[in-house]
Amino acid sequence: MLSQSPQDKPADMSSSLAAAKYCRTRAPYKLIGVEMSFFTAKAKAYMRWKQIPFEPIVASADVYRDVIVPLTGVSYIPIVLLPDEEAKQHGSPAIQDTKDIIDYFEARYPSNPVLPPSPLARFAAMLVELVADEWLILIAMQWRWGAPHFAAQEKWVWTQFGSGMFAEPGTEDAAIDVGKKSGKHFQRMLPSLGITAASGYILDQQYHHLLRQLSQHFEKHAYLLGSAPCLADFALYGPLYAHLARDPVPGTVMRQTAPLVFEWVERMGGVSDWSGLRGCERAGAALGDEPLPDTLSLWLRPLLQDLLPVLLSTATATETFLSKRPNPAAPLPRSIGTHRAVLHAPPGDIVEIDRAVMPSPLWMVERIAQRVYRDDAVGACDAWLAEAFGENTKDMWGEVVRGAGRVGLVRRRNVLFQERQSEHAAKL
Ligand SMILES: N[C@@H](CCC(=O)N[C@@H](CS)C(=O)NCC(=O)O)C(=O)O
Repeated sequence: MLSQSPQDKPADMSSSLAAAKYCRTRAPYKLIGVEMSFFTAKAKAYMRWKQIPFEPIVASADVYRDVIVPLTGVSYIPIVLLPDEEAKQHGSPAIQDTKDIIDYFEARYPSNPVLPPSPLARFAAMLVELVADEWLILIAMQWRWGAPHFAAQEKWVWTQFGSGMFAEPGTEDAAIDVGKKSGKHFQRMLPSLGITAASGYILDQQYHHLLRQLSQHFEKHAYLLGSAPCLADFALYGPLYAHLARDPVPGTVMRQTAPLVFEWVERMGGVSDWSGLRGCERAGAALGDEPLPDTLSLWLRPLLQDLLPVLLSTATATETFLSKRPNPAAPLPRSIGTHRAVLHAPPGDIVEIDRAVMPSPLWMVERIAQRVYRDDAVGACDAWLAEAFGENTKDMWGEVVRGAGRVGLVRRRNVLFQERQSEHAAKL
């Protein structure tokens, strides 16, 4: 990392003047987010590992108003602000979405890539990213906001939200007041995610199971795909650090029942330089051509078992929605109606939920299909899916890819559009 002395003058940010007043150092990149946000954690761990010099800027209410919304058109964190020259080349001073952020830096700093060399391992890493980004949100949100956990950690949650909103230090009471106002937006998401008392119980069991299976994995491997971190680790680190290790209730469970998982969280965040059964890789070490660990499927299988039917039904619902809407050139809304899904927990518990249909994971599936699940690699990926997860999972993945392909989503200016049918048909 370059040094980031606070007395340095703000970097020239004329392309994003509104942002300049929030910058304190000359670090070329600014990462705007908050500590308790899981996508911020993913981007931060990635940038730290790649040794990309950045200044963290808290996403306070002022920063949302002056920087995030005007520069991205949406209110998501994290965002990365680029230095002027790069902003010109990129066509925008800000990047939102952790996948776009990682794509940007991987292209600019290609040494020590975070995607493994073999197409099969790249597919596995992107599959883990899909599960982490789009499905672990359920376990993460249940263990922050759901019953009975929220009642036991309410003060922590509101204070965290409040502290994240203050640009300057304030009192604890003031933080709680502000936190309640901003945090309610997230608390209200529970019904649209299908989190209720009944499904909360299943999600609780899923967390315990995930910790048990990950512990078995970390007994044998330092990172998710082997001896060094890759995209899969950064993606899983998001929910595991920002929600599940940091929040008091799930964090205590993690430390008490799954110390090896906690050690991995510390390794990934760079806060533990020497502890841990597995030790630490030096920053920037990249995965070699290693076989996929057997233990990967242990923890991934139950998550895929629930997620793949949801993706299939999302593809069908999105296709129907798109075929009926009057203006095909309009961006897609964040959610389009509701659908039914099933959650499982060992040793055989099951619950049905109603949840919002959110098309965004179809864009992720499409990226996987365009980048790695294609051409000659399909055979090896299918063979791995069948062996590690069963024929049914392999077949369902194929259906999901075809469904997402029919929908054909692209992301422009931080929103999703349906790709023009003619361009899309030419690709299929
Ligand atoms: N897919 C995005 C998601 C970013 C995201 O959902 N961030 C959360 C905080 S962890 C957020 O800002 N949510 C606001 C909302 O959902 O309205 C990414 O990878 O960056």
